[in-house]
Amino acid sequence: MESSPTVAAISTPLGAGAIGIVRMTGSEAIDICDRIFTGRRPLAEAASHTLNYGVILDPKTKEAVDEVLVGVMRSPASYTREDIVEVNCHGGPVVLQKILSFFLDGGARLAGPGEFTRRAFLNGRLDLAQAESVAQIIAAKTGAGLRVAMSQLGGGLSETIKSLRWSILNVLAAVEAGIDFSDEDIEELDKSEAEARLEQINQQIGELVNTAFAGRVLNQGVRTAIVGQPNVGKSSLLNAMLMRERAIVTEIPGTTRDTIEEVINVKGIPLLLIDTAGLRPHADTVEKIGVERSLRAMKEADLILCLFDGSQQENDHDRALLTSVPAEKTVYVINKCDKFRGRQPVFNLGLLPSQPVIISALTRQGMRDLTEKIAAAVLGGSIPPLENPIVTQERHLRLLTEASSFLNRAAQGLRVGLGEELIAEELRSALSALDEITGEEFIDDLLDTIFHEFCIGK
Ligand SMILES: Nc1nc2c(ncn2[C@@H]2O[C@H](COP(=O)(O)OP(=O)(O)OP(=O)(O)O)[C@@H](O)[C@H]2O)c(=O)[nH]1
Ligand SMILES: [Mg+2]
Repeated sequence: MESSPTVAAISTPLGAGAIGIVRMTGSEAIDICDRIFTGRRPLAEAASHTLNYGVILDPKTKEAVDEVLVGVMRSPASYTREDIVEVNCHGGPVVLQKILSFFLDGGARLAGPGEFTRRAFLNGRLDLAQAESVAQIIAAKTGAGLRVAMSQLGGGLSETIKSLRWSILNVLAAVEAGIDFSDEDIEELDKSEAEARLEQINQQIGELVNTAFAGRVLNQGVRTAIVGQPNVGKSSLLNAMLMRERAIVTEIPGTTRDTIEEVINVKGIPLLLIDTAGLRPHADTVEKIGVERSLRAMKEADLILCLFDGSQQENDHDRALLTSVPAEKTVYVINKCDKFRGRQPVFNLGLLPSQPVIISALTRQGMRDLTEKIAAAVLGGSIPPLENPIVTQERHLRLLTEASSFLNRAAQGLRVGLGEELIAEELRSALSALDEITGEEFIDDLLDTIFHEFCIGK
């Protein structure tokens, strides 16, 4: 194991809290902490995985700074596989900053984002896919998202990648045997069998790729834009779905100027709800920018809730809106049904490409129908079985797709009788794409990009 400098960071969020943690990893961690810690015995004598009560003293003034519990985890049975100390102190920003600065004065360096997890990866405790899941656990927005991340941390995806890798290696070995012994009298590579095996592997990769949409949904939420003309009740709908008065609602058209984003949980599926400015052509400068943002939100959305005021006669703007909204990702919603209770809406439903949901954002009537319809529109209403690996990272999706196209080319090569060297090359490229997922193969830039997303102290 290569020895890296000892690094330290505050691992708990900034701000006041009951408890805060300053964490340090590296071969000098225990020594550095011992210089400012006074307890029943020095940490150097503490057994691994113990909590040690004591006080932190300012090394210059010898003044007590805080009463603490220090966790000691010794190499190699720690998160980073290095010696780790975790000072559990009171969660005030001044205390935390002081203890961190004592560590830095004592010779530690400030940890970069995700540096603890990066070390866990470099020291072989986690592979790269597992390390990425750590950030995902922290960012999980629903129970389902958390379970997927936990399964990835447990090695679910990595196992699948390893087994795919193994299958490709077998085909590669057969192909390479043909190259090495081409002059000798050995059995020829059974090309149709190799081709069939490649197709089978590709099918498994395809199944993984197909989970990516669900993965992104569980990981980041479904981008759901509420669009419609001014005053139809978009902000009221956002508030009704959030069950709190988040957005300003008034009877004045053009109330919402900027997009507002909030996360809600619909049957375990996280939705990133986006309230937008009402779409109308004759807007003032501020509103015009708002309208541009609305159009962008609509374009980038996975799902659109297109809202109409059911108590009003449709007009040309409604017709124009209907032509600009992509029907395949839209749920149509007729609002203000309290105004025509028991009667047909004034708005002509025949204009809509699909059956709308009729609601009142004011009285919350029909809200349950709406959530049912949203859940059905996303993932067909059910979350895929979470026991199976699910692709949640854009990076993994890209590499799987790359691997798949190399395998296709190898299979095609077999079909048309391409030289074995060339086929072996395609197979090696497929392997290296898969290796990049688990980090068998990596360059520092890749690690920088991945761990940059992490918080400091993780
Ligand atoms: N009766 C009734 N009034 C509603 C309903 N939903 C919204 N409203 C009213 O309609 C007006 C406009 O509501 P908003 O939610 O601000 O409408 P909006 O679509 O966000 O409007 P802009 O932000 O201007 O585009 C307010 O006076 C709301 O109280 C409803 O279901 N029933
Ligand atoms: Mg609004």
